[in-house]
Amino acid sequence: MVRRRLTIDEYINGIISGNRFILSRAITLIESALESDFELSQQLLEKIMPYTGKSIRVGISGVPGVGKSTLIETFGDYIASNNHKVAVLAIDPSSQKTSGSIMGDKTRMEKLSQNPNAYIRPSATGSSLGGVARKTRESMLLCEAAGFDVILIETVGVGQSETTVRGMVDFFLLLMLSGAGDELQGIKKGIMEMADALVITKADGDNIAKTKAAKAEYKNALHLFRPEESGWFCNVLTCSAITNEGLPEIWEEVEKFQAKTKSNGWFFECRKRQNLKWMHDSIQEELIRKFYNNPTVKLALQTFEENVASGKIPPYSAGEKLIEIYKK
Ligand SMILES: Nc1nc2c(ncn2[C@@H]2O[C@H](COP(=O)(O)OP(=O)(O)OP(=O)(O)O)[C@@H](O)[C@H]2O)c(=O)[nH]1
Ligand SMILES: [Mg+2]
Repeated sequence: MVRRRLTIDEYINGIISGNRFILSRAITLIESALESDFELSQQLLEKIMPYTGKSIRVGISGVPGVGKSTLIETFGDYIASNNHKVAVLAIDPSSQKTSGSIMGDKTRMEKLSQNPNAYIRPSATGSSLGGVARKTRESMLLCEAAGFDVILIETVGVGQSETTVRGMVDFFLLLMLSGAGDELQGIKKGIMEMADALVITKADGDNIAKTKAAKAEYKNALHLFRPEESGWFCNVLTCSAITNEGLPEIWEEVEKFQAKTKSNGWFFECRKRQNLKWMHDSIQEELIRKFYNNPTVKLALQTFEENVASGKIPPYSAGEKLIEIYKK
């Protein structure tokens, strides 16, 4: 059965009244590749802007298997049970090919998905990380307009996706494993400099002693770093998503960060810079999308690719000529 297309007003009224069914329909609209859906989704976003921004946006990253999803389940449940409405989103680079591990998580986050104050949405799929990121950013705005005041975004700790998530959240939580010898890796990767808190996971059972040692090592390492523009100092915590040990302390850290950076103004400055970057990213993405969707370019592209591949014409001038075709 073909679902009736909702009107803009139905979307807006549904979202701002917290209707999850309509929120999910709106996120599906944003994720759609259809040109007509794209136009409607942009109109919708413009209209809901006055209802957005009133949340704390927390990015959660770390190497595969570090315990991101398990922590999000228990941490999300803890926050949602303390007078907050929590939305869980994800950026999963593998979603381009395999629709990602995070799909599986929704089924595993049984407890959190039962919590009436929680909403979980698997990662969007897309042909580029930038594309996935745009959809997640826009879904974040919809969740805020629907009244969710805490947004948790999971991303796997590899490659570009970490930096992408860092660029769209207020607080960046980096999960680390103890004794896995990645204390130095974290430093080398420069990822630790982006973190607002380091959390060593799986601090339970025989692992407790190792997590304590790793905590001391990370604290030492962090002293090497320059103070942040935000005036915030990255702390090192431990937690267990099995015993729930350390969860209230992580939330306290997020609340302290909010209080500090809202009073010194960094919170708003950071959002302003992120919005500007978001605008420039969107311009690039939109120009590329329009260029490759242009029918005349589509017609000419194959010939140019063959000529470049066979070395008949230099790649740069091929690109230039295609842009001329696009501009006509
Ligand atoms: N002992 C213990 N095991 C944990 C804890 N958190 C997660 N695990 C286990 O670690 C494994 C990986 O957990 P996930 O939450 O799927 O890890 P992830 O970081 O989301 O993994 P990807 O999404 O694949 O990148 C699972 O077998 C969990 O049961 C914890 O606090 N203590
Ligand atoms: Mg996961």
